[in-house]
Amino acid sequence: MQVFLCYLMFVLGVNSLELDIVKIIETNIDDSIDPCDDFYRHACKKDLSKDSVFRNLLSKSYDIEVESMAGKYHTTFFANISDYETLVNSLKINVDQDVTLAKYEYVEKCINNKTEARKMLLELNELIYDEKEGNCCFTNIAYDTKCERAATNLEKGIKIYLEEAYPDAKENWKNYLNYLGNFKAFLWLDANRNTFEKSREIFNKLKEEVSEMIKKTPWLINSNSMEAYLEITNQLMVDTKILVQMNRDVVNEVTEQFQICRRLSSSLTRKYCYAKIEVPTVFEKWNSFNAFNLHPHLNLNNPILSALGSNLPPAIEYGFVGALLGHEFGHTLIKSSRDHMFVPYFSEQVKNCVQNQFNKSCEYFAEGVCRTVDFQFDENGSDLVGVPLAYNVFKREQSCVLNKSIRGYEYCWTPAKLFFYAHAAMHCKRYKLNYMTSVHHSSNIRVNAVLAQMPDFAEVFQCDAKSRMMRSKSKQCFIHGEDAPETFF
Ligand SMILES: *[C@@H]1O[C@H](CO)[C@@H](O)[C@H](O)[C@H]1NC(C)=O
Ligand SMILES: *[C@@H]1O[C@H](CO)[C@@H](O)[C@H](O)[C@H]1NC(C)=O
Ligand SMILES: *[C@@H]1O[C@H](CO)[C@@H](O)[C@H](O)[C@H]1NC(C)=O
Ligand SMILES: *[C@@H]1O[C@H](CO)[C@@H](O)[C@H](O)[C@H]1NC(C)=O
Ligand SMILES: CC(=O)N[C@H]1CO[C@H](CO)[C@@H](O)[C@@H]1O
Ligand SMILES: [Zn+2]
Repeated sequence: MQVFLCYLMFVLGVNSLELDIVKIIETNIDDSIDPCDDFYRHACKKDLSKDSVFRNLLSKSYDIEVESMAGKYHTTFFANISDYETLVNSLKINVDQDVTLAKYEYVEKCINNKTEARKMLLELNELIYDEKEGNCCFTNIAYDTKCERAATNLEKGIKIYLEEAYPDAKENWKNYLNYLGNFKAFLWLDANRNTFEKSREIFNKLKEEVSEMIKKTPWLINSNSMEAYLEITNQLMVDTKILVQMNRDVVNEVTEQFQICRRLSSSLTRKYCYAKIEVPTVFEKWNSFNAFNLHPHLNLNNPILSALGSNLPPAIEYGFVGALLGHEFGHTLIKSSRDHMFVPYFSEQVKNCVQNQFNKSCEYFAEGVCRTVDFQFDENGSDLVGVPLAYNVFKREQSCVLNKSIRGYEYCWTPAKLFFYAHAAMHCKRYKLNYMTSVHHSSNIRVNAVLAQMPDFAEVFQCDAKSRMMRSKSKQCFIHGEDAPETFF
């Protein structure tokens, strides 16, 4: 597609991440494929050096920021994170083996250093009986001067207690590592509130747009569901509530306990002391590149938010973050077959229209097998709701500049074009056979099915009706809005 190329001499002063991202989008492009033939493979060449270079770049620059931020709290919270990691790896509880080792440990101490031996018994008292003074229980074993016999008694004694021990110790500490990771995320977010505010601005615009469409949607009005849809839309929010539950006190407390255990002299008591510490569980890693809908919360994890702090062109913000928010928005609006059903009624016609489009895109663009699964139509639907939604808002916001060329790059970009490339770039994957993930459709199908459905895409790229992208379009789906179909009740 040589028409697409234009060479410009001026390089605008743009911020470096912005420059990188547009350039990365450029390096992903395969010029031998026409955008109207297979947009996904045009925007994401098959032999990329990595799956989504775009995501990697964002994640990497986020990681660097987070680590430098954590550095400031180093001595307090994160100094010994590698100790925790070592701990997690070594924390395999195996009572039989552990008590046997403890037996040898006691024998050795008993023979070589009575003070050490007594210390071990005191620690065991504390671990098992919560007994600090040491006037009972295991310390009595120290009176037996025959070390082998004493150790055998000790072995039997502790085994009874340790058997009902701590099978999840390892999982527990893995959780704690996640917790610490999240704690860093919390610190980052605290220092980067502006990115969050920006996501909220975009979100509010999407929300307004959705509400307006809902009010005009015949199938919602006729099924008496409009009010319910407006209500659930209204409930949605982006907030930092979940993240803010991260708690310094918890981190302090666990760190303190950890230090106490670490000072124990016997490896057995150390190990079981660590295993006994209750550490908080977390359900999400906020440093990962992910977004999700936990109605009424829509969550964008930090690496995604961080893009909003980089002064990216609005086309990228909307094509990337806006479309992601739109997708998560879609999850509330589309009947989910999986968990909660928030919507009282969902149009069968809309559902069939969506699935037909994905089926047809499978036919046209399958790379290897285009696996079909029966469960969960909501992922497909959320894409078809979310991306056009983001584009509509973007189009309105940027109406004056949509077709203006952006200078300073190899390609002749307009904001309108950049939106679609940014969207594809987020989904870029190398060529693999059948790479459908658990719930989402394979990326090439996701992107091409949605773009085929968007009249704006055809217009911006001036796709001929005979082009493959256009032929792969089943009939136009109107999910919400005045054209959304009537159904029979
Ligand atoms: C025994 O161990 C203690 C430390 O627990 C140490 O202070 C003491 O010197 C050791 N005694 C001998 C004889 O090695
Ligand atoms: C999509 O294709 C699958 C399998 O090819 C088929 O079972 C399903 O009925 C199709 N869905 C629609 C809406 O046509
Ligand atoms: C999406 O559409 C395809 C093709 O119709 C279908 O097989 C699949 O079950 C749908 N849902 C998901 C999650 O892929
Ligand atoms: C931008 O270009 C498209 C066609 O590519 C056209 O339909 C649209 O009206 C143009 N918008 C503006 C604001 O010039
Ligand atoms: C804050 C904290 O717990 N720091 C400890 C990290 O580990 C070293 C030994 O490896 C201790 O000396 C620090 O007190
Ligand atoms: Zn989803």
